[in-house]
Amino acid sequence: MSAYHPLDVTEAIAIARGLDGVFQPDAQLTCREIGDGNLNLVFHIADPAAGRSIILKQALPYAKVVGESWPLTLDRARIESEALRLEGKLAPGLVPAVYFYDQELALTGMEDLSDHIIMRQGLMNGSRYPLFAGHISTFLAQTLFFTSDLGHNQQEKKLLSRSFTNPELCKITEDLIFDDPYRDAESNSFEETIRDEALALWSDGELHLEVAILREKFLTHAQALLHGDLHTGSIFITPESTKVIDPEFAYFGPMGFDIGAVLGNLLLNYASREGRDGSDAEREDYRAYLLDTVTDVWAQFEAKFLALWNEHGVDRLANAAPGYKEHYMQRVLQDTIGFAGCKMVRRIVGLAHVADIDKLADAAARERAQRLALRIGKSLIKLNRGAVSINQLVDTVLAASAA
Ligand code: SR1
Ligand code: MG
Repeated sequence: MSAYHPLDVTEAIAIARGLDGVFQPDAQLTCREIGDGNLNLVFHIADPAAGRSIILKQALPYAKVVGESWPLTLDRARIESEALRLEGKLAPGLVPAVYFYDQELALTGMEDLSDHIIMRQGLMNGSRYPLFAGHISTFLAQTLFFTSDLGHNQQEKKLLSRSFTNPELCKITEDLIFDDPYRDAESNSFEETIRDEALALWSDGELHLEVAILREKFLTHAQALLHGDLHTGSIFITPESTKVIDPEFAYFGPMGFDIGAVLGNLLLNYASREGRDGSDAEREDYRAYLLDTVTDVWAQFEAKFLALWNEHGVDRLANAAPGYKEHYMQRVLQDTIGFAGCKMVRRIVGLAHVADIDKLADAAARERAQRLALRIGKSLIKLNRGAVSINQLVDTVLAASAA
């Protein structure tokens, strides 16, 4: 294939047509660029007559959400394709199949998941996914345990971490999640109606201490290979199936960052119910479903992770030291709660928001949802190091909702 340049739909069709065994030579192919994320081009190429399709995903050399003034490494496409392949081995069926990766074009060919919906949209529609907690807890337990020093040969883990050194994408997270929301940064974006909330964030010393500690963990704690951006926009879903996509932020970091991303995004949807149609009873019923899902994700993750540890643990002392497993899981829980809070705060005052809240048409409801998300987020950040049970997260959310 040729030297790097952003593809157009004609070129994308030509590349897809040239792939072995995907389309018939005379197939009438259709192609749409469907990328709605912050960073990449995504081409959906189909042969409707034969019912066959493929996704071609190409990294752009800049952050699409801002423009060409923000250059961004193309190497993230390699990291994403390698992470997907590894995750596919560790958590079969829970990520799309990768068909090829072309380094020059920063282009990955992968399974089309158009029969799924982006989970954020599904939640915005009010859909329920009873199998989600089981699926995502398996994904988290399998990928995090088997890439950690508990479940992976410790020398090999250090070597593997070289392939997932991801400084540019990590820097985005370090700035947008762990710095900018807590100061008057140019990148911040929030509505004037909640300026008082932003000012409060910028001067809250107690909060800054907790965020600084969480930031240090993100910078230094190479605990396991993370997805790195596991929000509900990185999950394709149906009632029966869950597929995790987009691991371009993958790197070795603290496990709680991935688990917290899932929980924080469920809670952003919880906050967004302020502005949804329906009766109070319906809203509270959906919120109860979301809180049950949060509890269930943690409980199933903890049980599955411990089961893997008991069966496959490779570290003699960690396996046997009395109280160590409890100590380890408590730290992961605390990190999860703290990172969930950080993920919520950044989506209200930082650069990239979430549709759950931004798309609320009614300004007053949107403002209520933003304030609630911030109350929950800040409370979770302040709770994190004191937490011993997931029930404290739920109590904190309920208290913030009642305030
Ligand atoms: C400049 S990228 C903004 C955000 O989009 C990605 O999905 C990550 O969450 C990142 O922080
Ligand atoms: Mg993404």
